[in-house]
Amino acid sequence: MIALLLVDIQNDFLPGGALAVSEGDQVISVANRLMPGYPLVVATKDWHPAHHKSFASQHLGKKIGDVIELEGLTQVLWPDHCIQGTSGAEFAPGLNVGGIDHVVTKGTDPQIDSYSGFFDNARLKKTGLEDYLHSAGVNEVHIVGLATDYCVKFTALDAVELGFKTTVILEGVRGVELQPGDCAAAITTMAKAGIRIQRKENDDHR
Ligand code: VGL
Ligand code: ZN
Repeated sequence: MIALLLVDIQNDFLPGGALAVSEGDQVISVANRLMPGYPLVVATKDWHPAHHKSFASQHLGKKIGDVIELEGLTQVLWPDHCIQGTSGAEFAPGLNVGGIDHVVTKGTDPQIDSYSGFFDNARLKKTGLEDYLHSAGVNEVHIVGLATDYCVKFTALDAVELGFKTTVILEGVRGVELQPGDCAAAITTMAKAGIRIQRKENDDHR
């Protein structure tokens, strides 16, 4: 069975949001059109406590975009975003939330970030997504959402490594692009890992 994965389609990643992704709002209509074509739709939410260590605000003398070492891992420092219970953490307006069967939260541990929908960045803790998909009988995932060069990339890389046949639908993803070329590099990395890169939402995939 194929599941559609909606990665972090949340207010803070839309234009005007705390961690705005350029054209991030463009993925909403793509997600809405795709949803009815799948037997299962699972959404992830970036869901941080207020003092999350991935926030530049938590590190004296550091600014947004700085890179630090956190628990032995390289960590980009972000603006405060997707704080649990705030409007920035809610699903994007217009997203067909009624079509979502299950929601997985990530980034809830204040000490460590979680770009992937499956594990934290140290791969120490599971979010529950893998177990949920396996118990639902899913062996293939198609991914849209935000952001191409962070959460989409790491979710897709984990999915394929966990044995799911994995497709990323480019029309339904947008990236942060901190450095020019980050999204293109992410797409190359995903393709090399065995992830199918599908350009348009209705290029035939079954
Ligand atoms: C994301 C940076 C920080 C994402 C989440 O959803 O891609 N990026 N937190
Ligand atoms: Zn985050």
